[in-house]
Amino acid sequence: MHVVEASPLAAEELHRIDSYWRAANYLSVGQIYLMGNPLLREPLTPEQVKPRLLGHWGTTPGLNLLYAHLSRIITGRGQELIYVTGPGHGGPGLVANSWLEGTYSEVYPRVSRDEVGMGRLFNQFSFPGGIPSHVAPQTPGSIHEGGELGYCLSHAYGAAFDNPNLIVACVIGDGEAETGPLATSWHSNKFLDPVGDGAVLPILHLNGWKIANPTVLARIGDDELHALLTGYGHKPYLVEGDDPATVHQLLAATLDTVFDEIADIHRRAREDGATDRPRWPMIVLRTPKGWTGPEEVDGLPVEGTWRAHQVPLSAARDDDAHLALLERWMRSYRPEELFDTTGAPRPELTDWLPTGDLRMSANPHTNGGRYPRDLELPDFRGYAVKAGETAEATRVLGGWLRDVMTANQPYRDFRLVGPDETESNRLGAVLDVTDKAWQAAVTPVDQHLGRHGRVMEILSEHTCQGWLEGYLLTGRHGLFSCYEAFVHIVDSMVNQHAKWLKVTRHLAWRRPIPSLNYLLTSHVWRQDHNGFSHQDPGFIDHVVNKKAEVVRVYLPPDANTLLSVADHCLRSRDYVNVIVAGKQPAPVWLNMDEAAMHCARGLGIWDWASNDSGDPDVVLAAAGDVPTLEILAATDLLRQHLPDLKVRMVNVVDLMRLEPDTEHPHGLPDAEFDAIFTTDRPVIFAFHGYPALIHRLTYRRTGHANLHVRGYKEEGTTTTPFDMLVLNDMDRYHLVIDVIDRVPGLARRAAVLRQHMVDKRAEHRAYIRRVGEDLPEIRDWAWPATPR
Ligand SMILES: Cc1ncc(C[n+]2csc(CCOP(=O)(O)OP(=O)(O)O)c2C)c(N)n1
Repeated sequence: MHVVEASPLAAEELHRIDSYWRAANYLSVGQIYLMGNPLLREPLTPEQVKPRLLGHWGTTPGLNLLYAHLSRIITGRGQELIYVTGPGHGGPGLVANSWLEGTYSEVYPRVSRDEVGMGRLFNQFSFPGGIPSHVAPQTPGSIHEGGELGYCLSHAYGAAFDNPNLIVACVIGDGEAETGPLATSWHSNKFLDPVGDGAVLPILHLNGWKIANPTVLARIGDDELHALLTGYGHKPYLVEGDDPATVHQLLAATLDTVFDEIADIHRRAREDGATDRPRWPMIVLRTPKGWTGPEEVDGLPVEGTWRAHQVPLSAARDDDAHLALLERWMRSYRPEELFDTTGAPRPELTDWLPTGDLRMSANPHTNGGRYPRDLELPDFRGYAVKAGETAEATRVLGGWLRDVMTANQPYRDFRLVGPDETESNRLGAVLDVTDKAWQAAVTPVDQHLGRHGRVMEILSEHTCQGWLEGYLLTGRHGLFSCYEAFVHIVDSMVNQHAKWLKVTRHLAWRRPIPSLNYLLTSHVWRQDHNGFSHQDPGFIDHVVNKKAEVVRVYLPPDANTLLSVADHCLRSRDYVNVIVAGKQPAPVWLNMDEAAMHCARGLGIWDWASNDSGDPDVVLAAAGDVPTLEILAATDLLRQHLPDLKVRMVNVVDLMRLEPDTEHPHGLPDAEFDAIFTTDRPVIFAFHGYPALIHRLTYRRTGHANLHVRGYKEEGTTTTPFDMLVLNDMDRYHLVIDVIDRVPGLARRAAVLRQHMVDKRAEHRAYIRRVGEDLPEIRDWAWPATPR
């Protein structure tokens, strides 16, 4: 690996940077341990130590070291830089640095930069009523909590896209580097455009250990590590040592070199028109885990081992030896040299730091973006399909998205991400106006690959999600289109993002950020060709676990409602919006005015499909495009065969309307729900997803006992589209049977019809096995009434 043997720091600068580092380390240890005597003005007593010692020391000195040196780079170059720390468990370090920079006290004036404030800073950390232990949303300058490891690098790239002047320094834990999401995200460098994007500086924090094990990357030897990182397209620089003065010089020299290299890559691409794929520099920082902490505790080595991961002196309150070691450890930073008599950091500690927006803890990119803006959205009504016609909903949406792309091109703050599926999901129209971002080799057969493309495709749902999150967290907009079944791969990432939003929306100083928008298509009901592995509508079950104020789920029944919903979602902030919509040719039920009105209502009675005159015998409800068609086909059968039966047809586009208004901001008040669904009539509900979700959302409603839900029950294979419905008992024939079985008196009166429906299912089965496609009456079925 490259090593920069130079000593660029003059004695005074070395002293300054080392003092700053010692101060950050002191403040970090203080946060983990102390609830009194913050400046150690008197000997430490057991009561001044917190009863529960919670936090992670091991990674913290490394994070603090980098913070100090990156600050030097910012000051020296006026460079705009933000700091993403994968090992976010080093939270006390980031809090300490933002306090030293003054940002913490600006955001939280109670925690002033004096002795009282320092006491509060220590007290509040990992303490009831205080702040979390990680680099949480509460931490100024953070866009990444790091609680769940694996996402730092994709977040960093997301932040760097379309921010040409920004460099994102990204610390990757060597343990974190073992995770799948992190491993795949190294490839992000093949998607970073040196002309229009900023840069990411990955820093592999090779401190050698995880919680209880060595890390793989620390034990494969330098040759193999070098080959690995080079193979990922980087130029790795090694900074190694355990003597602070030596490491300060090495790190300063290396950072000078890599920032020069990044500037040169940008200049070559921007001024010289270079088009070769740059080999971006990165740093491997090999320093001891828990550096500057206790070397040995209870006769066992701690510094430089896994034992330094969390709290090295676990019994500091109860054990005199531990207490003495803690005091010695804290005094080793020489606090009297670092803080003045009021407890404020001495001027020589801070007067060289970046100021204002250049402070990493105050950089506006980390708080909703430097240039936040609403999107320009062309009027979706102009893309309407006539009711009664057939349309591929996502293809119609693609036309609108193409124009969204064009309208926002000048602002460079809208991107579409997806795992190789933009065209498959029929959004290919966007490629008329932009390319798919690509910096690797291009061959003559390739299409739509380009260096400056705004469509981001990599076959890693994790990386897609991470890029988009980083992009949104820095104030820009986007949409993630994905096969419905495989979006589950990012279940855990959406959890973390939803948690982030849940917290930030209650932090007054955090600006709202554009919503995380999913378009899930190629969905369960039309994965008849790919088969069982591709059939899973459970992502919405997963998402509705999250805080109601954050999540929204939309199931537009046709192309026009999809346009309306998408427009709504791209305007929103601080939500996770999940839209599920089909890409196959399907009827358009509502004209655009009706569609917009229906979406505004969230759910409603389709009176043109109802004949109940205000007093239904049965309510037929649907949520989802395929269920809507099927429930209408069942309604048609009922009209033909049981013309006296009074049927009310209800369509649900905003799933959260089903919950009571006490549970979700979109929830329908009970009175309205009861008026629509009735309290005493059977409700046959055809649902896009797993039936239990509808029960979960409606269990408090008066008429819940009358609710009978059909949906996907994990039956499927490679078969015909209608057979998917039959296999899951959600076909029109079974829905008619459900009505007959549940409406009092129908069992006898409609016994022949019931028998006929059973026969139709058998006929269907026999037909598809013989012919290989659905019965003509199924394929050609259309709503019989006046075309809408
Ligand atoms: C996805 C995930 N799995 C497990 C954990 C639990 N965990 C917290 S820290 C840690 C070890 C991290 O090691 P490394 O990334 O090298 O960080 P450092 O040594 O710098 O603390 C583990 C396994 C986690 N936070 N996230």
